[in-house]
Amino acid sequence: MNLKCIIFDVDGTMADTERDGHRVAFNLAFKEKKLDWQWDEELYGELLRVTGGKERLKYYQIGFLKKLLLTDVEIKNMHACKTKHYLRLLKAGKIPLRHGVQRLIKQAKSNNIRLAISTTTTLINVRTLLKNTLGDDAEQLFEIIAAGDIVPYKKPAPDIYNYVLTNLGLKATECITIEDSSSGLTSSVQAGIKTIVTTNSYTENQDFSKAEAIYPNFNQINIQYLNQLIGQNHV
Ligand code: XBP
Ligand code: MG
Repeated sequence: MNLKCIIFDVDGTMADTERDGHRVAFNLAFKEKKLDWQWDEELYGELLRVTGGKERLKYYQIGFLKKLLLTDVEIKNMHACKTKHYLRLLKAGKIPLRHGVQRLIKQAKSNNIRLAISTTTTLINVRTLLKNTLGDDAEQLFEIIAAGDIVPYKKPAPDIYNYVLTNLGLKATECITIEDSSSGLTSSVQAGIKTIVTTNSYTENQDFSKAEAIYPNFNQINIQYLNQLIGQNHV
C-alpha cells in the first residue's frame, strides 16, 4: 500500500498559533468589546480542552465563570471580532510555519502525494496563514481545506476527517494525518486514519497512546518514513 495523501491539522501542527496568535486575538477582542476577561497562557492551556473558538468562549463561561454572560449572538460577534484581530496578527507575519512543514509539503508534491487540511479553526484563518507563510498560491497546494463549522461536530468527533476522506475519494488506509493534540488524534483515529503527533508546549503531556509515533518536531518526518508507516499494521 502506497501513501496517497497527507492530511495536516493546522493549529499547533503546521504553526504554533495558539499562545501568541489565537489567545492574543481573544484578549484583544475582549478589550475592544469592553469585557474585563483576560486569558493568560496557563488558563488558555486549560481552555484548549475544547476545540473551536465559539465553543471555547462558551466553555469559559460555564466551566470557569460558572454563569453564561453572553448570548449565542454575542458569542458570535465576539468571535468575529477575535477573527479580525487574529487575521491582523497573521498578516503582520507574527506566526511562522513550524520548521520542516514547508520541506514536507515540497517533498509530497514532488512525489505526487496529495495534500489536505483538516482543522477546527475558521476557513479564512487557514487561507491567510497559508498565504502569509507560503505565498499567494499556497492554497492550491491543498486539494481540500476542511475547516471550522463545515461539519456539525468538531474534533474530537471524527466528522471533519470523514468529510476530508469522502471529498478526496480515498480510504482511510491510504492517508496519514499529522496532528498535535489528543482531541485531534482522537478525531483522526476514529476516522480510521494512521496518525503521527508532533507535540508542542501546550500538548506535550497529553495522552497519545493511539498515535503511530510522537515527535517534538518534524525532523524525522519525511515521505520515505510515511510510506513505511502506511504499510505497517495499525498500532
Ligand atoms: C484548533 C482550535 C481552534 C483555534 C481557534 O484545534 O481549537 O479552536 O484555537 O480557531 P485543532 P477559531 O488544531 O485541533 O483544529 O477561533 O477560528 O475557532
Ligand atoms: Mg491542532
